Amino acid sequence: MANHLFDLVRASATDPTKTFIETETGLKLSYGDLMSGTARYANALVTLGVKPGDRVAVQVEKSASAILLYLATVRAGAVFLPLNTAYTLAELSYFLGDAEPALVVCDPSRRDGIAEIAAKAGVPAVETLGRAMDGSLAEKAKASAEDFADVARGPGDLAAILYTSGTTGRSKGAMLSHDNLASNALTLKDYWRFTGADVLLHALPIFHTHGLFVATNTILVAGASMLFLPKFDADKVFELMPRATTMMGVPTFYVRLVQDSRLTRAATAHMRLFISGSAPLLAETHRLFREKTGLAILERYGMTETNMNTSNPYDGERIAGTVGFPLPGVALRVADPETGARLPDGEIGVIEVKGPNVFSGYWRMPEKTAAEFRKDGFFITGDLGKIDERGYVHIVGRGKDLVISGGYNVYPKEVETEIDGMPGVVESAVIGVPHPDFGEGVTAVVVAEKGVALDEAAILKALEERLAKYKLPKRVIVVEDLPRNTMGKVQKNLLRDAYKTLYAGG
Ligand code: MLC
Ligand code: AMP
Repeated sequence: MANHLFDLVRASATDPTKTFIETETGLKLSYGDLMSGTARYANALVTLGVKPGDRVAVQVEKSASAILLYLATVRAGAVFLPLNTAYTLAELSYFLGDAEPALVVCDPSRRDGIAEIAAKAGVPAVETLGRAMDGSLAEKAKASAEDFADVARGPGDLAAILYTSGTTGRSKGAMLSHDNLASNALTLKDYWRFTGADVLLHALPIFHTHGLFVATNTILVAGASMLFLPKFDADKVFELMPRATTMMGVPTFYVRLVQDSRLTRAATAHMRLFISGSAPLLAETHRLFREKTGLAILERYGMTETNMNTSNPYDGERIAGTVGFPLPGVALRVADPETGARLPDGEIGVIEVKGPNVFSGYWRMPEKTAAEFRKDGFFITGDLGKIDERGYVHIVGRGKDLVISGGYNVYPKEVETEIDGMPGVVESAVIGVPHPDFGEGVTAVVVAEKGVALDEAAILKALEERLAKYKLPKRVIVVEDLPRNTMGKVQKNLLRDAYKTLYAGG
C-alpha cells in the first residue's frame, strides 16, 4: 500500500547492509535493520490498539529505537507526537489532555508519574522505551513479526503533531502532513547535496523539527548515515569529526566550538558542510569559524509550523547575518503586518510563507489557525525581516513575544503566568537578553507586594516543579515597578535595554 512518507524511506533503503545509525555505544543499525525494526514496532503498535490517525505521544531519551518508533508510527498510519524530555508532569498533562493519544511511550524511569497523568487524561495505554533498547515496548517489538503491510497514507494525511507554545496562553499542536515532511526532506537533500556517502554528526535532540525532521529525514531520503550522540558534547564532536562529513546544530554548538582550541582546519578536514539554524547565528561566530577552519557555516531558517523556508546557498556566497534565499517551491514575502500587502525589497515587515512545507493548521484550534493564515494561503511567521537587493532574506527581529535560548523557544507569557501566581508577587515581565552561550538568556523582572521580600532562589525552586529547566529564568530581578506606555502596556524593549549587559562576560 502507498504510504507517502515511508515509501520515500523504502526507496532509499536499497542496500540493507548500509549503516543508518551508529550510536556512541557502538550500536549499529543498518537500513535492513530499519526495515525489520520499524515493522516490529509497527506490529507492536497495532497490537496495542493504535489505529490509523491515532496519536502516539512519545517522551523518551534519544536512541536509535526512538527513531524506529517514529518511523513505525508513520508506517502504521498513526501520528507521531514527540515531547521534550525536559517537560515536567504538569506540562505533560496538558499535552495528553489536548492530543488524546491512544498510547504514551516514556522512559522506564518515568513510568509511574506518567501512568498517573495518562490515566487522568484517559489514555488507554502506557509503554516504556529506554535508551538501551530496553522497556516494555521494546520487548513487545522484539516479540513481533518483522514484516508489516504499511497502512495507506496520502500526501495530505497527518504524520506528526509537534507542540509549539503560544504567545498567549495554551500550546498549539502543529499538524504536519506526510507531504509537509517528505517534500522538505527531498528539497533539503538536493539543496545541501546530501548523498549516500554522507555521514551526519547528529548531536541535536530528536523531539523537535531540527533533530527529527531536518536532520533525520534528510539523511533517510539520501540513504546516508548518522553518528548519534545523546547530546552536544564538544569532546565527542572532535573525536567523531574525522569520520563525519556534515553537522547540523543550533548556534550554541558553534559558539562553543569556536571557543575551543581544537577547532582547526585539520580537525574539520573531513567535513564538507556545517549547517546552523533554529536561532540567529551571530556574524562574529560565522567569522571566527571561517577563520579557524576555512569553512563558511551555512545558515538556514525554519519553524515547527513550516519546516525549512530559506537557506544560504551551497555554492554561492553564504552571507553571515542572513538566512539566504527561499528554498525551491517555497514562496516567501515580507509583508505589512496589518494588511499582509507585500512590501518593496529592503523594507522591514513580517515574513510570510506558502508552499508544500507549510503545515495544515493547529490541532483542534480552527480560530487560531485562521488567525495565522492570510486569505491567499500565506502563513504569518511572526518573524520580522527584509529582503536585500541580492535576494537574501534577513531576520531582523520578532513580532511575537518569544525568547530563543540555546535553540529552545520560551514564551514569556507561560513563565509570567507561573510567577504571577506566586504569593507576594504583583506582576512580572519575562524577557530575553543577550547571553554568551545560549544567545538569549531568559530573565524575569518581578514586582513584589509592599513589604514582601521576594527571594530569587525560592522563585526558581517553585518554577522548577512546573516548567522545563530550559524555560527557567537564568536571573530573577526584583524591581519597584515595570515601565509602561500610555496605554498601560509593559515596555519590554526598555527592560531589554536596561538589562542588556546582565550576562556579559559569561
Ligand atoms: C540546557 N539548559 C538550558 C538549555 N539547555 N538553559 C537554557 N537554554 C537551553 N537551551 C540548562 C540545563 O538544564 C542546565 O541547567 C544548564 O542550562 C546548563 O546546561 P548545559 O550542560 O550547558 O546544557 P547542554 O546540555 O549542553 O544543552 C545546551 C544545548 C541544548 C544548546 C546543547 O539546549 C540543545 O541541544 N539545544 C538544541 C535545541 C533544539 O534542538 N532546537 C531546535 C528546535 S526546532 P542546570 O540548572 O542543571 O545547570 C526549531 C525549528 C528550526 O527551532 O528552525 O530548527
Ligand atoms: P520553533 O517554533 O521552535 O520551530 O522556532 C521557530 C523560530 O525560530 C522561528 O520563527 C524564528 O524566530 C527562529 N529561527 C529559526 N531559524 C532561525 C535563524 N536561522 N535565524 C533566526 N531565527 C531563526
